[in-house]
Amino acid sequence: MKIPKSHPRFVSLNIREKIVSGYNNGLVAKEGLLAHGRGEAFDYLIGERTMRSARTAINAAAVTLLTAKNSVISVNGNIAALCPKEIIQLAKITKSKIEVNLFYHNEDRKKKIVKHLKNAGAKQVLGTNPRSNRKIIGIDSPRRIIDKDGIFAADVLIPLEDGDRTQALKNAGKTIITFDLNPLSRTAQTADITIVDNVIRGMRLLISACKKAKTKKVSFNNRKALASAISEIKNNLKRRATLA
Ligand code: PTJ
Repeated sequence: MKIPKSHPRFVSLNIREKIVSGYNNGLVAKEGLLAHGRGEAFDYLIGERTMRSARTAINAAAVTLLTAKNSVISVNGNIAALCPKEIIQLAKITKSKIEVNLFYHNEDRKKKIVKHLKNAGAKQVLGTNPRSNRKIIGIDSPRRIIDKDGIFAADVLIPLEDGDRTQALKNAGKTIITFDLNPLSRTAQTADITIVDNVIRGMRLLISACKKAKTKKVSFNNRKALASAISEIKNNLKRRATLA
């Protein structure tokens, strides 16, 4: 559906259309539509803008990615549909690999995502060679299958995630940077750096932060950053409550 520019919810509805066309093109799982709806609700609560706490997390993520030895961007159906160009730009700037790794396992969808990323300019996309398969210990879903040259060997990972895998990947010694609009999710709470922002806005900001970042270690406390994110949401709601 073409959304008229004059519509007061033009930006949000356009993002929704990207997910719906991703579903129609076989990139997004049915469940991905629900996950997106959950994200929309949280985006509403944060005021559909990048919060100060997210900017701090983005700067820490940029330094962490630029100082990583072997960083990997783990791509699912939703992020492939929402920001293929940004995935490729981020991979280029940070010399990261790209791997497709799905929660709702489906070989056909995986192939479509790889093709979609290659059409958008990706040179190499890992995750489809059965001879490179390795397993993450401590996880039972098909998502445990990872590429030996990608997630298996990575020191820093940047996915739109599920909670179980974040803990298992942390147990395997990896640093996890994640985007999650829900600061209360298990992924958000378990990751090392959680960017509480819509990937659509956050990926662009992360790319420009990587262009500017000095490769100097930063101190970042995810618990504190999440507490600030929750405070910012609370203050936003309080402001709305007094204006209502
Ligand atoms: O393509 P697959 O098979 O790998 O499946 C992908 C989904 C997203 C369906 C799968 O990983 C899943 O079920 O995820 P969850 O457990 O629903 O978690 C998705 C999280 O992403 C939720 O906490 C949402 O709030 C958050 N989220 C949704 N849309 C966005 C988002 N965070 C940032 N930006 C968004 N646009």
